[in-house]
Amino acid sequence: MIEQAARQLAAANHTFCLTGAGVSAESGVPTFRDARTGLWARFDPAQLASQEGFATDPGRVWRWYMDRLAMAEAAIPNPGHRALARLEQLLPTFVLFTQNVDELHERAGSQRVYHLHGCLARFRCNDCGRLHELQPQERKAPLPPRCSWCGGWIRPDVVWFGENLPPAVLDAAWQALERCDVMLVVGTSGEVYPAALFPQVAREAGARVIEINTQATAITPVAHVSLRGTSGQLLPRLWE
Ligand code: BV8
Ligand code: ZN
Repeated sequence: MIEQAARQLAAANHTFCLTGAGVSAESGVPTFRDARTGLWARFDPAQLASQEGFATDPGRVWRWYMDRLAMAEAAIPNPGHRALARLEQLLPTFVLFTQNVDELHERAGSQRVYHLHGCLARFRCNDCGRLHELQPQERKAPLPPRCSWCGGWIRPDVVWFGENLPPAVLDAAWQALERCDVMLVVGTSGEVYPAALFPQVAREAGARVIEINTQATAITPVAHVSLRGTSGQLLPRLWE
């Protein structure tokens, strides 16, 4: 199976790679839905990754994100991240769309990375949208900083539930979906939209869909090949 996937990748004209929290799991960054350790096991996403949650308790949301930022910065790219950076070098039309808000793909050497759900290490005003450089003492504060322009709360530049994805990123995704002939889906449960629709859209446009995941997901029925295992083990074997 892995050999078949490697051959399909090598023969691809345009590869669309979609990653989720599973590719960062081996770096020690908790996934969202892994029942044992997932963030969702201890927190309610509607309460935290949303405007309503932020308005209700900005301090709780801020502390949650500051904890996640510290974990993401302490994490080290794993062999899966590095393999995707290598695949980008080997396959000139390989493009990576990640749902993750950490920077582990970039730190592993990936150059062409689109963040569908934004970036944890970037900050902006929740009201006027101006970007904000975070000061060390603000990371430790119990409440988010206030915008120096309009007084609004500062928040991470991530996409919350109910918020639109960055239009330029979404446009790039639809264009890449139209021309891809192979889609590689790694470490995502396929439960968050619109990213969860991408494999189906690619398959209907004639692409071969290859999934890598430790378990079956909502994407599995759409995949032509679904490889069971960790991204850190399987991705490096895709060009042996
Ligand atoms: C929007 C940033 C327009 C914040 C996140 C239909 C169409 C459009 C929208 C919707 C729709 N239906 C419902 C919606 C609304 C909503 C949605 O999808 N809700 C879900 C819960 C049903 N979508 C939105 O609101 C989106 N906005 O569409 O705007 C709009 C507006 C209003 C109303 C309608 C439409 C915005 C969604 C973005 C939310 N922001 N993150 C933050 O990080 O705090 S989502 C969050 O979940 C992360 O980005 C995360 O990446 C993402 C998805 O989770 P996964 O990455 O898949 O992670 P998960 O833990 O679930 O799974 C990990 C997988 O890895 C597992 O399968 C596991 O088996 C595997 N694994 C584990 N270890 C390994 C491994 N695999 C390999 N190796 C390993 N070692
Ligand atoms: Zn502002």
